[in-house]
Amino acid sequence: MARNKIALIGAGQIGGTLALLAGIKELGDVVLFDIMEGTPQGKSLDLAEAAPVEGFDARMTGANDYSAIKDADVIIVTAGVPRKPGMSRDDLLGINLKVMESVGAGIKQYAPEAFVICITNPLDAMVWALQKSCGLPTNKVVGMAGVLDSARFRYFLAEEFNVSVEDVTAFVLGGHGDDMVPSVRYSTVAGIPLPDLIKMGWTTQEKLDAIVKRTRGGGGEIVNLLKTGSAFYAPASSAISMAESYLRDKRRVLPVAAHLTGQYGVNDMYVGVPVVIGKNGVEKVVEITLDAAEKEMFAKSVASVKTLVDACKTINPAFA
Ligand code: A3D
Repeated sequence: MARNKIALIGAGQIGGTLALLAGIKELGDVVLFDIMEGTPQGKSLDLAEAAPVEGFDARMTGANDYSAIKDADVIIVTAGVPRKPGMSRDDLLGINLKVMESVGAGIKQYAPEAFVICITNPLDAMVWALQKSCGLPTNKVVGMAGVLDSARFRYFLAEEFNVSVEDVTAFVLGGHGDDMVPSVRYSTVAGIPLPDLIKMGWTTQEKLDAIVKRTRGGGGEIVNLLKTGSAFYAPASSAISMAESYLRDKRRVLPVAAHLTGQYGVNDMYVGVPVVIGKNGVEKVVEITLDAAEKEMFAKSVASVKTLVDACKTINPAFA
């Protein structure tokens, strides 16, 4: 059986971690692409030299030419610039929009059958622009944010309850900004919804409120600690779980930035919602019922995404 091919556009902090995880999990051969000469070549050689130690068989190659991504099965895009302290994700829009245009053109030319996962910020607007510029079907182009945001929520909850992270499920909806919507009602410990855990006296509303707040600011917390860039281990793990669900047709139900055509009252925008990812990409958008407060928070989050999408249309009228 031929090995899958995974192309990573952007060989920076997340790109390198993605390559290592893809290798360790033997998801396929990996091509690292970057505009920086030497960076993808150096990282891929370093990773290839880890393979005998870790015991994985995956060819690692680095490239500065888009022809190297030809016929990739999965493409994960991290090209662009990350945040520095004091910057919001939205501050990255102008620079990263141009990057999405060139990345989209490369994908269109060399890998039109791929499943594409965008990580570049501001996420919901960049995945929208990437889909427009590459022209691939909307079910084959998604954004990674919800898996990461819910992983942060799960970790904080597991710490609070002093239980295994494996037994905590968490749901985060909306755009990948500080007004994302971590859903307390749909998050559980071993199937027990969080509101029931308050009733059982295992936690308090105040503690949960603080965890929700910390989840919303989870990216900024790391930016402030690192000072030179943003999170990369957990974002890479999150995108790899999405790629794995596609390549192995696992049909996992994951929160991703998906293209909506009326679901949740949203049209032609990418927003974080639960979807089923299988061999055809996004196979189903799961539409859960939101209560009044959640609806209000979701609408606010969608409005923030819309502002950014409108800004993209102003900068590049071809997208309008
Ligand atoms: P970094 O380590 O700077 O890597 C980015 C790489 O992109 C660099 O190696 C650049 O040389 C390369 N690059 C720049 N322009 C181009 C181009 N036109 N074509 C190809 N490569 C290019 O950043 P990082 O890996 O830490 O982060 C990458 C992106 O992910 C940033 O936009 C972050 O804001 C974003 N990010 C998103 C999340 C989400 O949850 C959505 C989390 C963390 C980071």
